[in-house]
Amino acid sequence: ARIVTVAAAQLGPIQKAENRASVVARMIRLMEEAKTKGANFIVYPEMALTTFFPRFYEEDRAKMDHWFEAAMPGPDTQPLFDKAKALGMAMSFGYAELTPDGHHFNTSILVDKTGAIIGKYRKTHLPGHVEFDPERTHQHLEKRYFEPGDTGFPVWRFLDGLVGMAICNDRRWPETYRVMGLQGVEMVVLGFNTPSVNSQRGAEGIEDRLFHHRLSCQAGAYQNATWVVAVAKAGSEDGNHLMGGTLIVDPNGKIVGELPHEEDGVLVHPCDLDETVFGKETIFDFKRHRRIEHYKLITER
Ligand code: CDT
Repeated sequence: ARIVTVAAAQLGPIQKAENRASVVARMIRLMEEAKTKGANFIVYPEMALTTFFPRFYEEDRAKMDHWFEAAMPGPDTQPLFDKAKALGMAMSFGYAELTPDGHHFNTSILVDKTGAIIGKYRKTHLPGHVEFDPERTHQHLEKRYFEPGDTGFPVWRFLDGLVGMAICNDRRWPETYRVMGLQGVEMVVLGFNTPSVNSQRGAEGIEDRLFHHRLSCQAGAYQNATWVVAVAKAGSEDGNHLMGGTLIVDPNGKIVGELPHEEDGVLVHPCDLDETVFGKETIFDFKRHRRIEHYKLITER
């Protein structure tokens, strides 16, 4: 067995006025709880350090730069790295990244148990819109503030296995998992901020959204024989509600645990990476069974 004891560390809401230092203190408390429960890898949500700011329209994009991290670790996040190193805890979390040459990405990192950043992923599928949309009940301006990621979907040798990352909307796309699946991924970790109502379809509420979330994560896990760890930022951020649904899916596509609340909390599960082997060697042995001569259209359109 190759056990990774993972902690899916859900964050409750982060209000607009809450600063990074306060959020990092919450993340450290979750890390301590995860350690107590035997975890060696903790996964936090998308944009874990701030409120989900793409809900705010700002004409001048530069005025949003204060939501971005120009350094990682930076002064506010250094304590998180120090704590991870002290506890020997590997981690992954998302943040808004501002590069030295001025690019803006929605980013996640993999940090090993010594505190070294060994992997970086930049969100590929950016949902929402560029301009203010008066037709919507709320704005979702990721396409305004971020560029599509330039990393593709790498996997890394990590914790005795192959680990990859995705971010929120990426989890709804089969290509996300398949590109990692083709590299033998054994655990996909991802964070999300999902409003509990559809801004363009009021009738689609939280139960439908949780259904689509589970459906996507379970299908991705099963069809690629991989663990999927999906972590929410949840609850009401200044009156804007984000659904919970932090969960862990096994390589059979079954949910092995799901948090039943919308607060800060950890869901810990010992994931045996060897459980991916059966699926990868049988029904989803890609080398034997895929018929790529019929898949061309997928990369042409
Ligand atoms: N953060 C993120 O990607 N959220 C989206 C909301 C989609 S509605 C514009 C998601 O897919 O959950």
